[in-house]
Amino acid sequence: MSNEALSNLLHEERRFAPPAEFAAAANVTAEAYAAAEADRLAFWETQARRLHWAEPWTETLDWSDAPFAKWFVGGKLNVAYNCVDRHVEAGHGEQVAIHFEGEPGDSRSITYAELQREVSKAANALTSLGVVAGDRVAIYMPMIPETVVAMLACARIGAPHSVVFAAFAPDALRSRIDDAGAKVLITADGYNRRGSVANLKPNADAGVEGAETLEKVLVVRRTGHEVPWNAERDVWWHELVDAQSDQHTPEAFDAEHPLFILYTSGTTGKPKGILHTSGGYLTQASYTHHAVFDLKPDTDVYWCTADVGWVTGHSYIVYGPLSNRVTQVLYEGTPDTPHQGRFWENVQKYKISLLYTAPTAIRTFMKWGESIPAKFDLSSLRLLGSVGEPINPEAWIWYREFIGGGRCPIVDTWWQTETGSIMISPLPGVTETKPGSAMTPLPGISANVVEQDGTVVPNGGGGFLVLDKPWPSMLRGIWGDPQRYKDTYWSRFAEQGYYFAGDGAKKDEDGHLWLLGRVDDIMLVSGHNISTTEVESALVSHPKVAEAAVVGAKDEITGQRIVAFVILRGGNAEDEGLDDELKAHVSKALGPIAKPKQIQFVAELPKTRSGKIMRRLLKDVAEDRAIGDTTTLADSTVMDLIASKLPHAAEE
Ligand code: 6R9
Repeated sequence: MSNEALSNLLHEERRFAPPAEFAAAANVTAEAYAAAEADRLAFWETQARRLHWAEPWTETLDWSDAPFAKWFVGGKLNVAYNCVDRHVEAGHGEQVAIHFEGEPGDSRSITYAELQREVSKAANALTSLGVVAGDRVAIYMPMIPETVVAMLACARIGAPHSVVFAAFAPDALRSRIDDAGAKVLITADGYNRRGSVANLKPNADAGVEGAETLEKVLVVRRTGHEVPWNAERDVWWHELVDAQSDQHTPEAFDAEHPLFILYTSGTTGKPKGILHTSGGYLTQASYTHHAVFDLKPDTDVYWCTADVGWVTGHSYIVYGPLSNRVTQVLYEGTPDTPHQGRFWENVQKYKISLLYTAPTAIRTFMKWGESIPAKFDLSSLRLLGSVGEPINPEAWIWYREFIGGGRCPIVDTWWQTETGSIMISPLPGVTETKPGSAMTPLPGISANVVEQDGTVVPNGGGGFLVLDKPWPSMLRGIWGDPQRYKDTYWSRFAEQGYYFAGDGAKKDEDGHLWLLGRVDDIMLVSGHNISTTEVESALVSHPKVAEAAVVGAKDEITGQRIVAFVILRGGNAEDEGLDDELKAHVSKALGPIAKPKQIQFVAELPKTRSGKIMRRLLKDVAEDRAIGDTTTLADSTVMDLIASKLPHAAEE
């Protein structure tokens, strides 16, 4: 980004007030903003009291060693007890915690009483393998209930877990095991994906080879197919765990005891092990889930479609929801197996009322067309959530109309692995939403948009998103690398003491926040800083477009030229003249400066496993270079297809 301010091109006039009935029964009202404003720390103390503490804290926040925070100093709690046992003790043992839906259609429901027994057995099993509080456990697992049990068992005995996406290659697993110094790996024989069995165990084997700290591999049987076996190292879950006592007394750990490490890939260098601890993390994960999703534990059925290998799975499948006594659906497979209506079939089958998914999924559903969800009964839905990327206004409207039946509030939730929980989002019973805006920081959270030199931008301006006050679920550091923690997040605005999120954002005339993507992706065209998000949203607002990714490619005249990769909505062909039509459409929406020079129609876009578009790779294509590191790509064949479509790249 140059010294020029980030352009604010997109104007959105549509407004959606919360339905009166929803607002009247909402978990959290506008009061919360006032309470937090009056006394932020007292507000977070109130939220911390939603949990069970074995010992109270003596100080709410110790920020004396900034940027290393301590929240709820001296307090003690057990995270797993808070997510499971206390609900059983309160008489909810027979409530279903998890409805598991396997991709082949097998299903089972697990009550809180069963979950308590399973977590206790798994905790005893880990102890029998020599795992003690403070030891790290790696988890390389598909979307099955044992994964949740494994995470909670680790939390129960104070052994920080490090979950690695099951789709990651062995090298990625090994570098994460090594960096964390994990003692045990929990994995599975395989899982069901796109109608066939994905082999996991051979990848796990390759990943642990040469991993010096690793002692044992605990293997869940999911698919039952034959797997390679190392009798000295490998242990079957069903043999070890099932043989354990289902009684286990949870020990209370310090509020700052490490709960988990989660690696973010980053664009360069080795992955960063983001460290989260117990009391502050659970306080904010729990409160935000309660406030943003408005969970009514006795009546709602919740479904977060994220993978547990992503932070969203940690905070909004495991810790937030379970601490609030959720009944939730856990789905093993893909949205198009055995048909493109599988998500909606799940909603209908379990009468799901709260749905949390990602813009990438929504745009895929737009591509497939609205006739698919129309075949299912979606009337149980009452709230829709979005996370992972900016949601284009048109995708937001599509989500509202064709999934939410025009009646469900939408919460666009901005946060990061590093923030641990949701930071910026509407409150569904309070906020009048604008399609495409995450609106305002939640009660108790403070964020701002600043210029290069740290001065706050006025309403109507754009710049860098910063978090200017510590928050309970903030990362406590990068595992083993305190200097990198300071350099990465706290050096950019060191003078002001702001956390630099790495995202661009704008404040509209009302001061509402619009996230504009990573600052590294911002384009510089003829001296103007233009966000990829705004151009993509303008493209998606064309009725024929489902999804778009935009990059700035080197240009001799303008510095950078805008190159767009576009996926059409179902039923539309790449008619002659369509690229000119789209260019004109963008020019009309945002002004001629934002008009793409080149438009390429594609069938797929390169995405990470959490669904984020990898613009870096598209930039390689647009600049006619060899394509860079593709190891975090969800589908490695996508780039070949795209490169082969571009005339220049194909000649190489
Ligand atoms: C939860 C998660 C974090 C980055 C973040 C931003 C992007 C996430 C967003 C969003 C716009 C939203 N992001 N939610 N951008 N609107 N609602 O995604 O964590 O995988 O660490 O990614 O994702 O760029 O900085 P993580």
